Amino acid sequence: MNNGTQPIANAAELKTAVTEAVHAQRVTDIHTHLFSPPFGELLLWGIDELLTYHYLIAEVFRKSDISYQQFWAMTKAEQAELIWQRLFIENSPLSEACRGVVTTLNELGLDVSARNLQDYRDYFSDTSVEAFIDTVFERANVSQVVMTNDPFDLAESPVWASGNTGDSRFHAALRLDVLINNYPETAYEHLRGLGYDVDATLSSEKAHKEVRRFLEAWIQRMQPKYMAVSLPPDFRYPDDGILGRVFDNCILPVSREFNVPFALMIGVKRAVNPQLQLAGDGSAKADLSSLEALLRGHPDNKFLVTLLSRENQHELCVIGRKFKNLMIFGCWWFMNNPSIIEEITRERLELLGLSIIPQHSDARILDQLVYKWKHSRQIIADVLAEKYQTLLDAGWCVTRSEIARDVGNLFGGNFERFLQAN
Ligand code: HDL
Ligand code: ZN
Repeated sequence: MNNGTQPIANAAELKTAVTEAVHAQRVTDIHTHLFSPPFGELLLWGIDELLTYHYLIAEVFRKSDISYQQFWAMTKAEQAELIWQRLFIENSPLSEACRGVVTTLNELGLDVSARNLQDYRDYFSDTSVEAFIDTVFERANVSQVVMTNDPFDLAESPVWASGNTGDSRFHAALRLDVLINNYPETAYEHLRGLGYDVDATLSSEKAHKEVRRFLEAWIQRMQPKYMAVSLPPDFRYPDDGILGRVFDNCILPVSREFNVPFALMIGVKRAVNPQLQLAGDGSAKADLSSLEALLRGHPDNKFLVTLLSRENQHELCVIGRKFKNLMIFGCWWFMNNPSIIEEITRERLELLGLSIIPQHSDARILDQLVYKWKHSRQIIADVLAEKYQTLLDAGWCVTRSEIARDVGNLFGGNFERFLQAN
């Protein structure tokens, strides 16, 4: 019996060793839309939330003749019943988002062969959210998650003001989409209303200083793992507009001073179909020369980056080879499908070795941690096993403990070290 320090003898033992290591590894999930219990209704969980996940809302319109207006007039329970009927009963739930619901219910020990929506509702009505958090974190083998926290969201502010964000497994990320993408429309008045002496075009040094004060206040309050923003495919840097000024004079100096990395999520086209609401966003290839300029111009800043277009992924790996201040992470949103996770993970390992964060869940509903991590672990384990096998084929020896070390780095260690690095 191999105690972990002897070289792995053959392909079968290797496959088992990698699969066991990946499934045994507790994960730090670095990007989610989950919330700890004190945020109340912002924490989504249960079968009706699972079924009305915006990915499934987009899919149900393709399989029913309901109008947008009719759908949005329905209650959440009615929406869930329509989605269940159309996408699970009248059609096999083959899409990744549908399959995820099946995996989740099955992993929670429910009888998916019965296809009885009321049974599933009864299960969730019989459990408390605190107990369910423990159940989900245990089934998904997740140790901690990073939330997405919007300092401009009036639903979140009272919880942050209370100083009690509850469960220590939930960490903050300071999300700055409103500040960066909606400064004139939203952030300007919001900041003025809070007593920050900012101007409408963020042009004065005084305004820059005030925005830094705003960021510093939220960093003190949230203790965020990173600051983050999602950006459109036409994101340009350098930029002589508001984005350039808030990057250069506000976010990047504060990011360095407080050692809080800046996460860029690039390639989202918001409201391609506004009638789908949250489900209406799209994706497009970005010009990554802007990312290169940002990384080159700020070597002392740390950036986490994930991209939404499949066409950008190989180029991102090449950029990762050029800039050590870039940590590539996850298979974001429309990338989070088995065929693409496999492709992206393979090219990342080939170009970047083990210096990546291969996945995050982007979970919006607590239960989703179960399927998003089960599905991703399997794919990542298969690709890893293939890569270790090429080493064995070349005469290299690898041990179970080395595999566990590497997997630990991929699923949390790299993130923690990147955060600590100065
Ligand atoms: O901007 C983001 O963080 C995206 O992940 C959006 O929230 C998107 O709606 C989503 O949930 N993707 O999985
Ligand atoms: Zn997200």
